[in-house]
Amino acid sequence: MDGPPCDWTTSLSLKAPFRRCEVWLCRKQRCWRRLAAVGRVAAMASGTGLIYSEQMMSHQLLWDFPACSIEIPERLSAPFDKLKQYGLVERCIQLPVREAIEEEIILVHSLEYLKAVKSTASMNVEELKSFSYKYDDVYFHPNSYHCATLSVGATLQLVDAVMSGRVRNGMALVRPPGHHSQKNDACGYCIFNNVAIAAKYAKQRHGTKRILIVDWDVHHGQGTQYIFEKDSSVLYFSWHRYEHQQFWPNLKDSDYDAIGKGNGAGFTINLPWNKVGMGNADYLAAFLSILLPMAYEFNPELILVSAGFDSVVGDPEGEMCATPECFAHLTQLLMPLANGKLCVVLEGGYNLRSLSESVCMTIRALLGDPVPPLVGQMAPCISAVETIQNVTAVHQPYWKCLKYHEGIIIKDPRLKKLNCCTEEHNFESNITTTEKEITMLSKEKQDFDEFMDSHMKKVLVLTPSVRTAWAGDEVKSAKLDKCLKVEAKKTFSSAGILLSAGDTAELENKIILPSLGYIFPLIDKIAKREVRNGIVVAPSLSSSVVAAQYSITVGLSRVLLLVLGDAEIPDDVKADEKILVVNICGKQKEKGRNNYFIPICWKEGNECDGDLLHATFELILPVAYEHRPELVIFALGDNTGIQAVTLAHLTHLLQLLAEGRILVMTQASDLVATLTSSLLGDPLPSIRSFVLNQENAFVLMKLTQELNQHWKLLPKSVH
Ligand code: Q9C
Ligand code: ZN
Repeated sequence: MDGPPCDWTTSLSLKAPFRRCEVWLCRKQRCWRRLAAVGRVAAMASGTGLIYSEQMMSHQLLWDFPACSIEIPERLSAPFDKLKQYGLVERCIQLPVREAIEEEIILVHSLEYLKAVKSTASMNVEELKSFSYKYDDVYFHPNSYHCATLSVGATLQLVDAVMSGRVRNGMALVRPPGHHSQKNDACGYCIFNNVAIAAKYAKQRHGTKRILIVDWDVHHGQGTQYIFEKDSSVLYFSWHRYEHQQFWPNLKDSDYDAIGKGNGAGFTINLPWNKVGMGNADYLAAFLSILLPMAYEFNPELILVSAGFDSVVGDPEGEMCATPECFAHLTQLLMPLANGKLCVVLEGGYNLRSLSESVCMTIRALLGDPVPPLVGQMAPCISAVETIQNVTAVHQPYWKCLKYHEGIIIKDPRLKKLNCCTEEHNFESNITTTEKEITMLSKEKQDFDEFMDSHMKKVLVLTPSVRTAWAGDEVKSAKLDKCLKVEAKKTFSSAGILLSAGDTAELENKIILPSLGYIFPLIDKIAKREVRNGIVVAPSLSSSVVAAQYSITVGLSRVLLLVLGDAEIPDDVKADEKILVVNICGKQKEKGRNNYFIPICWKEGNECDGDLLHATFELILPVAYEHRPELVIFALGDNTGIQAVTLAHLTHLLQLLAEGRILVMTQASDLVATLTSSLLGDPLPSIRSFVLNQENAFVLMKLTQELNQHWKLLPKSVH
């Protein structure tokens, strides 16, 4: 060990929340190994925390009150039982609940309100009734106060565990929910605002400077919005059923033009759904075109999710169409941010089956399991596109990432006539379970359960026992010790046929040929699901083209080939609809462009990291989701000019496709450690600067406009 030793013994005696800081101090002083040896501090936060206690089931409705009848105790036990059934509980680190103390509750609420809620513990039913009716759609029980303090306390336990590095991420199953609750008011089944208190607590206790709150509950978390509307350190995002203010809580404040006030202007993002029946494509489009670019630009240190699952198909309140696996995607899309520090906290969700399956999907994503492909047509409906465009327009003055977009606000009265957005889909689909069918099925409970049974059977994917494999010449990287080494094959007969289209001169002088001896066996293993993903150092970008062709011959139906660098793409590959090629290149290579060969030609010499992220959300992921590849090949040239950390983020995001089946081929061997880390699912360092080059942004904008006739998930404008 070199460097001066630090006083690590004292640091370990400190309370949990402070230990993290000591870790960094010690790391600087190079006492790393010594700390790891005591087994008290992990080099990298790992593991998923889970908080659950049946104590929170004792809050329940004691009289006939239809508006509140769906908020039942089983909302807590049903998802937990499902987690047990899938064997997910034992894969999590269970954390104990605790009661929040008064000082914590008054971080958000008035002392007066706290005392009033506390007084309900000794009320009789008549008193509870009249107390409840002072508020909008909320009920109290003698145990409600206790449950509400546990609900806050559980959330704070999760924040402590994540901020101290005890776990990387986690979920708190809590009741009562929180996001409608305000400084002086209970509202919409919510008593204390769990997530808002957690945000204030993280700022105070852990010094967290920027917090992102993602509210994917189907209702607007107006309570959270009001608490942070003047605060630029908390970015609040909520999508919600709105129907032009016809849906509860019927507030003007929930519309897209409520963007925050004073210093907080631009830090409240409201995405109102004006139709029911929004599905996977609508949710995904909202994340890709609005939330993720803004979140990357904001660069949070912690993410709190107000995780309501009333936005899932089958929910009586939401009447939306998104399927449970959509929530695995949303979760995995957030995981590269904030070093993976993601706290998911239950809010609504009233169809016990949908709620439970969605909670399991979210936990799987937190654990790093491969996410199932999304079902349904990957085309957002007109109403969703309209909303997304309006949100973009009002936020453009505040966010660089939205600068190069259509900035016109749409108010088309025709759009209000249609009742269900699914009727607006006119596209051919090869998927049998259409969103329309799902909506119909959700009407009858038994039919719905049958639908859900068969749907879950269809989407549950196998997790290969090996996560990452590598092949090829020895590369020095400790990261590869955690990966399986795949041995090279000496000869293979199919290569000659495959390569007919490739650059034969290059092949014959044996640049590519030897590398195929280890690339092909790796693809075989990924195709057979023996390993999830792989990495190789490849001598030439042309070998990635051959790899894509080879994948098709071994039975994969569709491949995404993403090439960073100037590669020679043969004409028959450009024309092949099974191989979607996206080539980010410096030289002008527009020739032969079509829907399945998309060159993005950037000006050389620019700082392109921001542009690459921008392109990922605007173009690469939208077209890739729609293509539904069964394998992603990500090929990196020698000198891409992109920082390793950005490439690691891209590698993470590409794992949302093809059930995580990705082959990374890099010419630069110094990238191996970083890329392997991302393939292994390690938490990623954050990207600090989000610089967009105007010329490159225009190239992208022009390209998406030309391609959005074919690729329906691409950003477009409604006129
Ligand atoms: N048809 C949460 O999801 N209105 N709260 C109910 C019943 C209140 C929802 C009307 C809905 C509150 C956390
Ligand atoms: Zn809700």
